[in-house]
Amino acid sequence: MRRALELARQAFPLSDPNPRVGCVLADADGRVLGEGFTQQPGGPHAEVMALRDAAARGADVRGATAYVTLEPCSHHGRTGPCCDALVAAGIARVVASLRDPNPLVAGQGFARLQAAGVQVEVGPGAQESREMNIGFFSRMIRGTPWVRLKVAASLDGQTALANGRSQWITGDAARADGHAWRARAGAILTGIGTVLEDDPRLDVREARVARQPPLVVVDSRLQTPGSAALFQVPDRPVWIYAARHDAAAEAALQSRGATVVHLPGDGGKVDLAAMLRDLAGRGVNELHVEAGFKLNGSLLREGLVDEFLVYLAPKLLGPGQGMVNIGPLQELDAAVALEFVSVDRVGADLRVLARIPGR
Ligand code: AOF
Ligand code: ZN
Repeated sequence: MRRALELARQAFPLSDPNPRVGCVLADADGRVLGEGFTQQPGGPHAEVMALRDAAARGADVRGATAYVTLEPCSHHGRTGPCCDALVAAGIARVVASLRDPNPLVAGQGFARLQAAGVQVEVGPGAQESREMNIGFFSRMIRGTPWVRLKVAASLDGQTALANGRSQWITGDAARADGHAWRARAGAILTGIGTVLEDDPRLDVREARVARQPPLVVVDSRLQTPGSAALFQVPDRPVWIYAARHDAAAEAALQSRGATVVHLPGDGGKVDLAAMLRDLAGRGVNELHVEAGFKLNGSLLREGLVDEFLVYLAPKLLGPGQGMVNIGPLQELDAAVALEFVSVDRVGADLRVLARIPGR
């Protein structure tokens, strides 16, 4: 299963929005007969890749065990059911990390395998597989992406000086690491404030990618300038969420290749919860947020943030701009409670992954 999890990691971000799944076929002595991982959407799943690999090696898989990091599918999607392919090949036993939360599968894959006389075990590798597919699980179960808010700050939690200067607080290694997190996301989100102040590209430059994640801009009043640097990234979809109609502004943005989506909420602002549902509908599993104090605060206060990816530089900036607008609070009890998932050194900086408890 460890090898299957390693294979699953190779499906990043190729398989997106399909889950990252790995499969190893092994005989009773644990000898590997075939290996595979999920290909691009519409392409073969991990199990089919492993069966093909075994065939290419001339290995006999009858009576073998399939180790797979997610329940083999039972449905006819863009590809045929993997459990039928495993049964047809004579696989005797399936060890799977997790049940597939996709309502089209959800236990039916296991049931079909058992009905065909295949022995089924579930559990090994569950935690790792779930972490790898945290966005897929979120989209399938909640109907919204997993929302990860990225921040670079000083040790005293400041993301900019009082005069607005913010480049660069963290070092090269943290920047490259941040790009690797952008690369695994189904989309990157920012706000109009950041677009107007920083004019960022918000693409993946420091990691190898087959495709640039779509960029989402929360721009209630359609103020994104046609000259913004974000339009200079070739073949990268830009989705602008607005609250008000403005035919001229919309036409200008569409001529730059952007898609404009209207989702009016309270106070002339974009309905952020509705936006997340819309993004799930577009196949976004993990949403990587790089926005400012205000939008970060709105997302958090509406309960839409799942975790924080914070890079902390070993420096103090004094009073400036905080990470997220939640205050001022009157009571310590009112603090937003988080759990640390991991703390790592990245170059000269720290990377802290912290999660809202229960997510
Ligand atoms: C598997 N093995 O490697 C993956 C699975 O449209 P399709 O046919 O590609 O089906 C996509 C669904 O298949 C996806 O939503 C998830 O439920 C399952 N993914 N299943 O047996 C795999 N990636
Ligand atoms: Zn499948």
